[in-house]
Amino acid sequence: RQIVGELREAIRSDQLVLFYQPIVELATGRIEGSEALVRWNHPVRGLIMPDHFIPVAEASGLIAELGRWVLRAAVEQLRQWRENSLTAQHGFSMRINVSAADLQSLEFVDDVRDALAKTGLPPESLVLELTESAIIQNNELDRYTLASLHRLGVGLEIDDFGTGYSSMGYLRKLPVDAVKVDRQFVQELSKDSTQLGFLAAIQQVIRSCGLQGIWEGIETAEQAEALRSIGCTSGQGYYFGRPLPGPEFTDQLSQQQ
Ligand code: G
Ligand code: G
Ligand code: MN
Ligand code: NA
Repeated sequence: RQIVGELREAIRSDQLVLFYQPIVELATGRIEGSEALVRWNHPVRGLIMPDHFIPVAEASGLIAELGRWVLRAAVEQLRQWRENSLTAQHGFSMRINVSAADLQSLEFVDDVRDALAKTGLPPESLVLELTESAIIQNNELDRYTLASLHRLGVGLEIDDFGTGYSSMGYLRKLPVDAVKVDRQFVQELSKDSTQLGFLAAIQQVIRSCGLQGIWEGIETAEQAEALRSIGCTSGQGYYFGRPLPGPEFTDQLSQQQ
């Protein structure tokens, strides 16, 4: 299809652009990380959201090239923030979304290693967000890739936790460092008063496995306060900030210095 050709051209001619959404420490509101979210700045159609072209990239085999572009752009942005002292040298993480197809590619581990080497970033400052279904595919190659990434020292995070297989057992078995709890859990908070106890239990399981829990989809002060009250430490959502283009996110980082 025509869009495949256009997308290939878009990746090569830098029509893709990364937006960044803050991840904050709930106790203080301080930005402790960012999630990079790709958009396609199409010359005619304007800004296209990833839901419209990631599936095309996955189906056409362009996803590896797209993933490599995202990886390079994200680490370069983080390198610049660090160079300008906009992020703490310790603790701040750049999180990128990794597609299931990336784990199937042996080159992906090399790409990550190269990106870190070129920028001189400590491996733990990069966190790869993987969906449950990608992480739990359970084939030999995926397990090998995950183990290799873990050995490199980059952070591994289960994204959209609670929407897929969600076996609690996986939290202990997989070499992951963090869990991002799907936004549906926070969004159901206001509808049902028993929900908070349920979220507290999820947070406890995550903590007892030694993992960092990040709660996404926080849209109101009440939701943020409720999560704080049950011991959640990290959050993300429109209440704290929408995904912003690099220059605007950079301004936000400057303001908290
Ligand atoms: O704002 P948002 O519309 O950005 O994201 C929609 C979906 O697209 C999310 O599920 C997100 O994980 C996915 N997504 C955003 N950026 C990327 C990316 O760089 N790579 C991959 N594989 N998925 C992405
Ligand atoms: O699947 P993943 O979690 O990577 O997707 C991130 C998506 O969630 C992006 O599309 C982003 O724009 C969206 N998002 C981020 N914060 C919020 C929020 O507070 N509410 C809603 N509804 N969506 C959000
Ligand atoms: Mn994500
Ligand atoms: Na998510």
